Amino acid sequence: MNGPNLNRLGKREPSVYGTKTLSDIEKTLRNLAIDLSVDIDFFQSNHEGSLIDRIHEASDAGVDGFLVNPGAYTHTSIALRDALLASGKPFVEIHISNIFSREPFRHQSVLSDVASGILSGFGFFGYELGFRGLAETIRSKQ
Ligand code: CA2
Repeated sequence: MNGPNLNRLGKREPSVYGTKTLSDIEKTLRNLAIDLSVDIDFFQSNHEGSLIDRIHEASDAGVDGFLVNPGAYTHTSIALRDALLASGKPFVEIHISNIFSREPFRHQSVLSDVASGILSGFGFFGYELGFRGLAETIRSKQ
């Protein structure tokens, strides 16, 4: 799941977020999903409620976990935290940039303490690392 503004990746601010687009990430993760023998589904929204609705739908459909770059909702959204917690499923929090080397308001995440793991600052590679980590977390619980 990708939150607000991440649909603009590769189109603006390449010095912070690189030149790859969200569809490039999607392609890479779809191939990785085949290697890991798992299913993957993608969702991006600029709207908090739509992200929450998608978490509810995915939970009801029996998803095993979430790989989430919550964008700026990382720093503000108790509602997103509540939805992820209520799903009862593990989630990995991804940030392309290192949020701790940026403005002070990005240093706090309202999700990190309930995440299974966090990757921040590895660019797009963070999604691959996070996906592998999430798959392993889920496997080890089965
Ligand atoms: O580093 C990350 O992945 C962030 O989650 C990205 C968020 C930011 O608010 C978080 O603090 C850290 C912002 C995503 C904005 O993405 C853009 C991409 C291209 C052009 C403009 C924004």
